[in-house]
Amino acid sequence: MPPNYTPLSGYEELPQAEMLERARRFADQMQRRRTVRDFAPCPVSRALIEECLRAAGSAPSGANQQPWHFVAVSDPGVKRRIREAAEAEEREFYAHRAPPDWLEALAPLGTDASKPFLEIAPWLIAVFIRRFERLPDGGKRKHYYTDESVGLATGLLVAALHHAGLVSLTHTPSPMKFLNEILGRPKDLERPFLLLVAGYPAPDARVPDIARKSLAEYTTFV
Ligand code: IYR
Repeated sequence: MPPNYTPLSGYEELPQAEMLERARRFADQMQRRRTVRDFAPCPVSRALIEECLRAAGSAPSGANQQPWHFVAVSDPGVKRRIREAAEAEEREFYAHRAPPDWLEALAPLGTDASKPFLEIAPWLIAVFIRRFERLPDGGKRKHYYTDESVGLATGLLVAALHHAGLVSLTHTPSPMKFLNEILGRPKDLERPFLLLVAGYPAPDARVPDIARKSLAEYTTFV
C-alpha cells in the first residue's frame, strides 16, 4: 500500500520563554508524583479514567500497531478475584521465589504479600501487551516493538492519572497469567504487562522515605 500523507495540523509553536516555563512547570508537577499504596475507598468516575486512557492511547508505537489493551476494573467481585490471585502469587514470591538480593532491594519499600489496595482502590487497570493481531482468516499477524510501545503508553497513563489529580501504583505480581483468565483476554494474543491501581490516597497515606536521582546522575550531554 502506498503511504498516504496529510499536513501536520496539530502542532503549536510556542515562544521560547513560554516553552521553558511550561517544561519547568511540567517537570515540577511530575516530581510531585509518588507511587502510593494506601488508597481511599472513594469512587472515581469512569469518565475520568476514560480521558486518562485516551491520553495513553496517544503513545507512539512500532509500525503504529498500537499493541496495547487496557482492562479497567471497578467491579468489586472482579477486584476480589484479582486480589486473591495476586496475593497467592505474592505469598510464593516473598516466601520462596524471590532471591535474597531481590528481597534486599525491596526492603526500603516495606512491601509484603498483602495487597488490600487491590480491593480498596476504585480502579484497577490491567495493561496487556497485544503481541499479535487476529486476522480475518483466523491466522495471526505479529506486532513489533510491543514492550517499548506498551511501556510508552503506560508511562503516559501514569502521567495522565497524576495530572488528573489521582494517585497510582504500578503493581507487577509475577507471574500474571491469572489476569488473562479472570479478565477473559486471549492468551495466544496478549500477555499481561502490569496492573495499575488508581484512585485517591487514604487521608493518612504514607510513602517510603526514598529519593529520586538528580538530573546529573542519570543524564549525559555530549
Ligand atoms: N511484585 C511484588 C514485589 C515487588 C517487586 C518490585 I521490582 C517492586 O518495585 C515492588 C514489589 C509486590 O508487588 O509486592
